[in-house]
Amino acid sequence: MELTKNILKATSINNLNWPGAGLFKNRLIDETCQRRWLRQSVLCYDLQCMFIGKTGYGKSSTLNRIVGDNVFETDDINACTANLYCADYILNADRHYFLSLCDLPGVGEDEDRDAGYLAWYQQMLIKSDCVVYVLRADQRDMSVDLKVFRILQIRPDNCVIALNYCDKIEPVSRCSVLPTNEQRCNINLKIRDISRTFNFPVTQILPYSAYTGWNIGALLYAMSGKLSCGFRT
Ligand SMILES: Nc1nc2c(ncn2[C@@H]2O[C@H](COP(=O)(O)OP(=O)(O)O)[C@@H](O)[C@H]2O)c(=O)[nH]1
Ligand SMILES: [Mg+2]
Repeated sequence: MELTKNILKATSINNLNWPGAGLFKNRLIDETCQRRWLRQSVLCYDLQCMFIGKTGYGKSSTLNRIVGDNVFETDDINACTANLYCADYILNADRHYFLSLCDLPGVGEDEDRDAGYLAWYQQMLIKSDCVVYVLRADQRDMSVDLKVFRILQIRPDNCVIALNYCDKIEPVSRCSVLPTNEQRCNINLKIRDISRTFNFPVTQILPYSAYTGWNIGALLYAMSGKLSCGFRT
C-alpha cells in the first residue's frame, strides 16, 4: 500500500511554539531513504513523528495542543481519523527539509480494520524518527496496546509513551487544572505499572493532559530528543 500524507497544515518552523523549537531551525537532515517523501513531485526529507494508539485516547487532541490549532479532527464518541494526516513545518529556505507530525487512525474498535491500520503503522514506523504511543491514565485494559507493541516490536530508542488523560485519574478534582497530590501519587503508580507491563523505562513514559495542557512541555522535550537523532552531524 502506498503511503500518502494528507497535509492539514504547512508552515514555517518559526510558527511552531515549542520550548526548544529553535533546535530544529535551519538544521540539515540526514538524507536516508526512509526519510524520503514526495511533495508535488519534489523530493523532500522529513523528520517524522507519528502518533498511534487506541481510538479515543486523545491522539488528535494532543496534536492540536502541540500545533496550537484545531487542525486535526477530534470526536467524543466516534473514531474520526481514517487516514494519515499531518502538520508539516518547513525547516529550511530550500523547502525540502520538514518536521512532520502525523496522526494515524486509532486501533481497538474493529479487528479487520485494525489489521489494515497495523500495516500502516508498520510502514510508518520504518519512516519515523519518533513514535508517540498514546495511553490513557484512567484506563486499565492494555491488552490491545500490548498486542500492538508486540506486533510492531516497539522499543524505547525511538518511542515515547504519552500518558494522556491525567486530569481524569482518580481522585478527580473539579477545582484544579494541575493534578492534586493524590492524583500525582496515582500517576506515578500508573507509570510504574506501565513500565513493568511494557518493559519500558519510566523516563520514557510522559504523563500529561491534552485537555488542560498540564506537562505537555515534558512530552515535547522527550519528542525533541528522539527527533534530533535525525539531524546530520
Ligand atoms: N478529559 C480529557 N479529555 C480528553 C483528553 N484528551 C482527549 N480528550 C477527549 O477525548 C475524546 C477523543 O479524543 P481524540 O483526540 O479524538 O482521540 P483519538 O481518537 O485518539 O484521536 C475527545 O472528546 C477529546 O476532547 C484529556 O487529556 N482529558
Ligand atoms: Mg483521532
